[in-house]
Amino acid sequence: MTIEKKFVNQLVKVTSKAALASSFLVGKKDKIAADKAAVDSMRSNLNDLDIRGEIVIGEGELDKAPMLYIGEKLGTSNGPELDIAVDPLEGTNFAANNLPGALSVIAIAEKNNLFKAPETYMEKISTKVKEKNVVDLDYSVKKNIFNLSEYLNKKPENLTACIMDRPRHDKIIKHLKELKVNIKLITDGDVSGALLVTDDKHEVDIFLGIGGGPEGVLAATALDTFECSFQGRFLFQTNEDKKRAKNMGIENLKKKYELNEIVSGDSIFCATGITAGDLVSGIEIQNHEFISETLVTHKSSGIKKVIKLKQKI
Ligand code: VTB
Repeated sequence: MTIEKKFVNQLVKVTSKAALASSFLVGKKDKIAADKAAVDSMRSNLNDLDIRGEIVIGEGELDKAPMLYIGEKLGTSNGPELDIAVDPLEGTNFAANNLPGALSVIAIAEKNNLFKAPETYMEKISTKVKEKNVVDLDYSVKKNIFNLSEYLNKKPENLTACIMDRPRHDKIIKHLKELKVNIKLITDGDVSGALLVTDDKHEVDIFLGIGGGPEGVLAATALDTFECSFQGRFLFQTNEDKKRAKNMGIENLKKKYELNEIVSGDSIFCATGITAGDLVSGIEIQNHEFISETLVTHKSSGIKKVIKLKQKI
């Protein structure tokens, strides 16, 4: 089974409109308002689609979030059954402070094909190399860099690793420095960070480190179509986290997930820029129209490109 191509354009419009809604709040120092604008827009536009959708990754659980909660049903009920993962505003700090890299993101797959990731941290690794056993979450930083260096025929000093700037990454960063690897530190937004390996123009060979689990699933969906690699392992810190994971059906809490255990079958991924960033430009408003840029992937049709769209406001 595949997801019809018509949904690509429909979803590009959904993330574009959510990005527009959030763009009016860029630089207003209000993360919650910027997020809410994107959530409200995304929810009402997803509800107009001819789908039987269910949120598997959203803005928290029913009792915590008023909208786009896990388990929420979306769409007109006429159409395919789909799993939906959303991050209506990825990079709330970016939007609130008018910094580059805020995105509005959706990933969909056919029912039961997207991992229902708990809201916890995830150890992640992505590279442009699809081949197994070159880069692996279980290998040391040194082994990964040496393997990648050999595979790509590039010296470690010519490799670039992207990682979030967090104290929890001090050790990894120290190892990368010892190996003379170039480091691209990002302050937030690890969906975008993980996707920098998809195109040589970004000059990133490997992305690694600990970020949000839901963001890992979103990135994995796009990486699948780009034929890049991704692995993730959840990190459950509190007993409550562990209990929740067990309730969600996760038996082995230390399991390393391969890309196709996170997303399988056909999928569509859309990430529209709110503020301009590495992957796409931000929302541009001209008279009564707005221009959006969206990175789109659709596995079955092989679409993987940036779509620029002009729409009426
Ligand atoms: C990441 C990143 C997000 O949170 O998931 C990160 O993609 C989680 O790590 O953009 P921290 O708790 O250390 O911030 C964000 O940075 C913000 O939601």
